[in-house]
Amino acid sequence: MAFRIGEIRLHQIAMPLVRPFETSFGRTVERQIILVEAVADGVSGWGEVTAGEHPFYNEEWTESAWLILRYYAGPAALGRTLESSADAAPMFGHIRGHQMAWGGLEAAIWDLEARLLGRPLWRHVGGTRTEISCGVSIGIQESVPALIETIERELACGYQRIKIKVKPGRGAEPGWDVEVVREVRRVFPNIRLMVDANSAYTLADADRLRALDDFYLMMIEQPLAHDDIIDHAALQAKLSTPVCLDESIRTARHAEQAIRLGAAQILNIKLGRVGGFSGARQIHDVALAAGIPVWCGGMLESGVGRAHNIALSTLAGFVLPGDVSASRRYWARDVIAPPIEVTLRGTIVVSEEPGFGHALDLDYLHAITVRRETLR
Ligand code: OSB
Ligand code: MG
Repeated sequence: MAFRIGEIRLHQIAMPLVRPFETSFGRTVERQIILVEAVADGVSGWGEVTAGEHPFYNEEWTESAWLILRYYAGPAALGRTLESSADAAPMFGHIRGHQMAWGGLEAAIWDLEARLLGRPLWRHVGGTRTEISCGVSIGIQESVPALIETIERELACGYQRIKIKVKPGRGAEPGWDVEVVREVRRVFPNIRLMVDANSAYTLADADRLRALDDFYLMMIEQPLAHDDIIDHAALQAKLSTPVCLDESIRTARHAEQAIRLGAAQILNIKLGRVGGFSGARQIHDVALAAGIPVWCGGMLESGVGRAHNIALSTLAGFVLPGDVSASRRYWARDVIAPPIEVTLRGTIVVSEEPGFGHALDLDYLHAITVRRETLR
């Protein structure tokens, strides 16, 4: 069914986290999120830009994403008639990088088409699962007892796997890795456990990373540089723990090359990082064909991005629990209604409603909007 993108609205919202989230690259207290609204025939589809507040996870940030949408991605899509959402990503093919910026618009267009068809987004993107498995990502904490307590709380909520952020020591500053994981494993010998380094190590740290092999982790996520594949292959050859790539995989070509080189045994797929649903599905297909399991990563999304992640997680190759968790872990109040809820068996049951399956809480959205622009 053909549809014409008549208007694009950009909404930047400020959302305080219920608690700070710390990774090896920094600490987040409040999110500055751009929501993208794509309009056709009076129907709105919504997407979320997953760029952080600073160019520290990758090179994108809220400000750069706003400019890319305002000056490049928005104008490339406005007034265009699409035969299907699969035609959306190619409209942005001339933009080098900035996948999170245009990926927010790409995802909005998939939601828009699903709503025009009256179909749930998860079915529209080709999903088959009606219930997805959930894990949690736990940031660097003030102390090991605080971490243990947090893990206990998350397990009591039913979450199926625990991911802890790690970082190496730097000079006088202590690290948060091997000793912490040893203690967590001692207290929780049987849980599904993994770590995420967000590119904080180098190949020179291989011995330190090999020490993690003692703790039968499910995987170690993105230990080395954000743009590296080759060193990860060298590292994987030295580890029994599977390496999972996050930052390094932006395209299906990256996925193919990483798999071919043995740089990863598992892939994390994030909608924004790969430019939306078309890119995510391509990477998923490459991994599935190669027998590489994938899971859906998170970027501290509001309900809009969270709901999109649920839709993505229903694809057949998403066989491991993702970083897709309940709204309440991050927000006192979410921008969608109802918020995302997780069952006591650590799953999310998909919505059968059209599009991403939840209503926008427009009153709240307006109350927290700090910048708005309509492109026509
Ligand atoms: O690397 O997975 C990551 C949050 C911000 C930036 C990068 C990452 C993360 C997370 C959070 O781990 C996952 C979530 O949204 O729950
Ligand atoms: Mg990660």
